[in-house]
Amino acid sequence: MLAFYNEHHAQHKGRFEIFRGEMVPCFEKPERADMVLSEFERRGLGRVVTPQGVPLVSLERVHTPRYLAFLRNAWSEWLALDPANADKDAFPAVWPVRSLRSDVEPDNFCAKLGLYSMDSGTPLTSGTWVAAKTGADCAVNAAHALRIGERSTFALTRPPGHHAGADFFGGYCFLNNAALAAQHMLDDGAKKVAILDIDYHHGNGTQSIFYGRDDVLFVSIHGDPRSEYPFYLGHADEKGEGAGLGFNLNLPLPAGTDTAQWMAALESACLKVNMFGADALVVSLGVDTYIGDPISHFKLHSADFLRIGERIAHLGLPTAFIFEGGYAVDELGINVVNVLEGFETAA
Ligand code: SP5
Ligand code: ZN
Repeated sequence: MLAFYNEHHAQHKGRFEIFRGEMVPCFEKPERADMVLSEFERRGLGRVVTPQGVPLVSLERVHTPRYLAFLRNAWSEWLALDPANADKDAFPAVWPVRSLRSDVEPDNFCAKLGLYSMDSGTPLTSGTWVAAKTGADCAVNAAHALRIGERSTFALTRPPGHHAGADFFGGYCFLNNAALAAQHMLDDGAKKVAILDIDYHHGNGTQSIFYGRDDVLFVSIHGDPRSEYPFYLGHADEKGEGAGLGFNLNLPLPAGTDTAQWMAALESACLKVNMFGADALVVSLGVDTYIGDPISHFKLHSADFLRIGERIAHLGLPTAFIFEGGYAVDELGINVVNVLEGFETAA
């Protein structure tokens, strides 16, 4: 398995996130990628290479130019408000909810932050753009490598991507790496691409990007949004719209879901992917389904991740794994690389 990694991910290093009225240390931190990289190398699963930078037009296949311009310039606009902001992360504090307009971009930077975001748990920092861009490079390179004959690739990226929509960030995500990977393969000649999202949280950004389309199937297994982030999307009745009707499948599961229940959902997900007849598969690989995860409520054990990888391999598709969530840092390398090793062993 060929892995793409760029050390610039470490430039995105939030100080705190806001949780229930308190500033708490960020769960999404650079050590996460370090743990996965060292375990991947320790097990000798494959080469790790630095990706080629992709042009901004590749990002515009998924994200709006307006949003990309905002992200690129965000840190300098934040500093322009007050030079003392250099020591502070930027957080939104106001949002255009129902009845307010989101078609007019305000000049005020704090108002822009709200226009382009969905929560206050995602600090924007001095290195966010560089980390997100080089992460997206990893994802597009991982997709491209499948097109030129690799059986499996791994984008070892952070910040994660699946909560980011065409024009907003949130849930620790800024650029939707999985969507960029899928879109790249379509642009390169693939007819159909399936995305299987196994992160604990629903991939609202990915779903929304492809909701009206029949060339990308989105299937997600996640904590029921009635009680879990991202709360406002991810219900079972969301099946796609227009041409996309029937090409979106959500499998929400209750808090406390154990291995047997989760593997049964994976079976349903794989059945759907099989029937779609994709040319390639993108896996949004979050391992925050782990029993020891500090922010999630499923009960998967480290050994289960080997079986998950094996089951995905049986789909028999060229597969790009895109790293998403997972916050039990000490076990993170083992859990992620177990999926990859399970896949390689069965493939
Ligand atoms: C990619 C990804 O996994 N994003 C997850 C975003 C979750 N955001 C909400 C986090 C809520 C943190 N709860 C802290 C509980 C501490 N006991
Ligand atoms: Zn997650």
